[in-house]
Amino acid sequence: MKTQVVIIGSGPAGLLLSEILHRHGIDSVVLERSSREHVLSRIRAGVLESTTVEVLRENGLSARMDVEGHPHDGMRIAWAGRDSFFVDTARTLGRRFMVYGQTSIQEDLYAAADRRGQPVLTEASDVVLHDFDGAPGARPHVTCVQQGQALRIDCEFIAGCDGFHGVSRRSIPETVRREYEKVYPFGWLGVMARVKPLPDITYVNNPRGFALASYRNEKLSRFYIQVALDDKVDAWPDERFWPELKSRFPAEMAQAIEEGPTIEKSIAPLRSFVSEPMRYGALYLCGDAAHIVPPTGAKGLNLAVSDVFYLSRALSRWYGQGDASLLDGYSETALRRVWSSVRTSWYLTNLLHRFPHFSAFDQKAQEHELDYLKSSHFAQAALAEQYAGLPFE
Ligand code: FAS
Ligand code: PHB
Repeated sequence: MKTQVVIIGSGPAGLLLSEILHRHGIDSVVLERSSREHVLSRIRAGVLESTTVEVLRENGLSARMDVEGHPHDGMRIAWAGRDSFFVDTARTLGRRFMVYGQTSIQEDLYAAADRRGQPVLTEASDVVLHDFDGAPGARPHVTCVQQGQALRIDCEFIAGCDGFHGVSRRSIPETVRREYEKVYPFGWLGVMARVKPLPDITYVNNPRGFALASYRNEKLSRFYIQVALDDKVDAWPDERFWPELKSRFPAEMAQAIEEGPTIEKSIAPLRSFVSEPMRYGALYLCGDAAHIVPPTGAKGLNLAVSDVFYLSRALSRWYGQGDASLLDGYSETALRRVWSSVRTSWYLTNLLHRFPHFSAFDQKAQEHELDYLKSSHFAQAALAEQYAGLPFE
């Protein structure tokens, strides 16, 4: 096979990139390790920055989101049973954010791929990247096995959109890669439940640990609680989960939390990770393939979208005008926004979680940071700007 861009991974980054490239007349082939059903079964993010909403709108991917999504004016923070405060992105910045599940986005992206006849080769194994180091005369290509058949796809560019455990980042020589990582000493138990959500996305810091109440629609809520790294989903039956979740919220909020049947539970570890550079020769990394953030700042999916925005703009500039300047600047441009979101997610994770190793001093400092945030319009404006998402360059 031959195409202009081989995209590895059909998550949000991979399928969004193939859609935007198609709209600029650029051909791509998407390779996916799993089945389509498996990709669509994953339950992950929920909060979309205003820039993400704009990218989806500009590329004809917002029809369902505009009906089923929920615009929010900000998010709420509560701690240790005290009353909460609202970080108002609409009043502070004139920007709202959208709550619309990543699962729905994935469905919309696959539907768009079907409409345009996008080749998505699922259950592709043994994906190997070849001859992509940018040496003169190099002929980048990708080989894999799909449905028992060995395939070779010749291309001009490779987009590594294959997530943290993918093959792309690891195909860049270790001598070239600079990796930065922080692993947090706890995880999140995520629970989906068919119950009425709280009116606001609400983050809680409580001596028992972090909790978060989020939203999918009027009858579907997404909750998270901080758990130990070695904790297991089986240790959290509904009869244990609901009282623990409510014990972490201020009393009047806990009373408003409706209990009901849970439909999904999973535990995810928290880490901050960045691999630089995000480009090597003809290979460009997007999304979780290059960086991971703790979900505290709701940035993971949004960073995947900003990487795709920058790479698709660079590729359309190259194919449209033969100008390689944005391709050459891709890694530096994408990383400026990556590090801004990595820092915001790290700040919120340190602010809202209980750390086993915290000294009494650390704990007091954390609580006074929360007091300062609550009392200072300027501090809230700074957080609002980062939470709602910085504009693209
Ligand atoms: P993805 O991981 O979504 O997609 C990568 C794709 O590549 C996958 O389909 C994978 O099967 C495929 N792949 C991997 N290796 C391959 C190979 N060798 N060949 C071919 N294909 C291959 N973000 C938030 O903002 N808020 C949240 O609450 C949140 N919760 C999360 C919970 C969990 C458990 C996880 C894992 C992530 C969560 N995230 C959250 C982050 C998440 O939403 C990611 O940022 C987002 O999925 C990134 O999208 P992609 O970069 O496309 O990577
Ligand atoms: C979600 O709705 O899944 C969600 C919301 C906010 C976060 C993380 C996840 O910070």
